[in-house]
Amino acid sequence: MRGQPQDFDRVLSSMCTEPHPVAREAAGEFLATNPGDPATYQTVSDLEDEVVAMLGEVAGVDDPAGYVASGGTEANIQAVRMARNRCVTHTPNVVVPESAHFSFKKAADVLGVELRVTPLRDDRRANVGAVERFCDEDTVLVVGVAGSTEYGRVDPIPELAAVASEYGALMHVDAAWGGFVLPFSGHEWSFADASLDTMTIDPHKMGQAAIPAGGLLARDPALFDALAVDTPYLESTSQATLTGTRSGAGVASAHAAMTELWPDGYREEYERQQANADWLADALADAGLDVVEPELPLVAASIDDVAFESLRDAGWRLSRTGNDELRVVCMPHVTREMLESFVADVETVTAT
Ligand code: 0PR
Repeated sequence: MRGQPQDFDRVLSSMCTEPHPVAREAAGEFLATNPGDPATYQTVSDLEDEVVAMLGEVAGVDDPAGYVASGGTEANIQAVRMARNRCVTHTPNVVVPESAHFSFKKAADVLGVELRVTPLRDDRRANVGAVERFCDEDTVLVVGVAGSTEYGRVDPIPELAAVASEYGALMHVDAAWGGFVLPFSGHEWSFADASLDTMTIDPHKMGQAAIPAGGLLARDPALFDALAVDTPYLESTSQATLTGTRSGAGVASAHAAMTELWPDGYREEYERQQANADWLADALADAGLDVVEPELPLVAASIDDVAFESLRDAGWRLSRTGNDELRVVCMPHVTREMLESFVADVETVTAT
């Protein structure tokens, strides 16, 4: 008896969600395919090209280069690798805001680059002045976050891109989570608004695809040349991905989800979850919690340890920010009824 793999009824902490039914079905159909060997597995390889083109539409760039990675971590590592490999300095550094995902620490460690972590503004966004102060002639990449992991904040992307260009560095946007809501929220974050070089945008988060489906895009296909290694015994002659054998399930699933949902389905989901987040923020404030106003569908609020543990004991899957606030990510499986029941429990555990 294997048990139920996951019941999403009380999951408020995850940046992943139940795949859309068409995405789940496509994943099953393509389980035994490997886009890492495109000459053999041609159908899934063609689907991957279409996914990249669709991701380009979401991110506002025609005809991007890219591939479906295992997730945001791989995409971010690869973006750092591109920047490092094309530079001449022996002491490269990458400048990130403090809100950057911990995958950049992995990237710096694996790739031997210095990670320069810059302080944020009071509003939890990247501080452009600080980023500029941390840049120098060895800076190969500037990173901005569009939808931060802890607070869902969007950095001033065009301003960061201007700093990157001043130093001859590449500009990378991490929209791993935010990429599928930002087309509808009125933020400046995309290839359309700024001179960005690369982007992480994950179908397996807000894109409602099955895991594993991350996305790495580059405006200029030549950037992938910095990653290509020869593949002598495959029919294709080079490979720019980090992993070799890859899941065709993620690729087919991303294709199915995006075909079904882009753009109207994603817009409706964004509107529903933004309304949920705004409602939750008000309800938690009414319950006496100190709430961080949601900018995207992600709410943080301070809560004491005992109350937090009681909510976990009641079965709520919650996570915490570095400042110990509770963090609720309004993913597509989150309903208003769930949030009402959650708020009722918050009221119980915080009642004195
Ligand atoms: N960039 C950003 C902005 C992210 O939020 C994340 C993941 C990544 C990159 C890395 O993506 P992968 O995890 O796909 O490699 N943020 C979540 C986190 O680390 C991931 C997560 C997802 C955690 C689902 C829990 C969970 O149930 O918190």
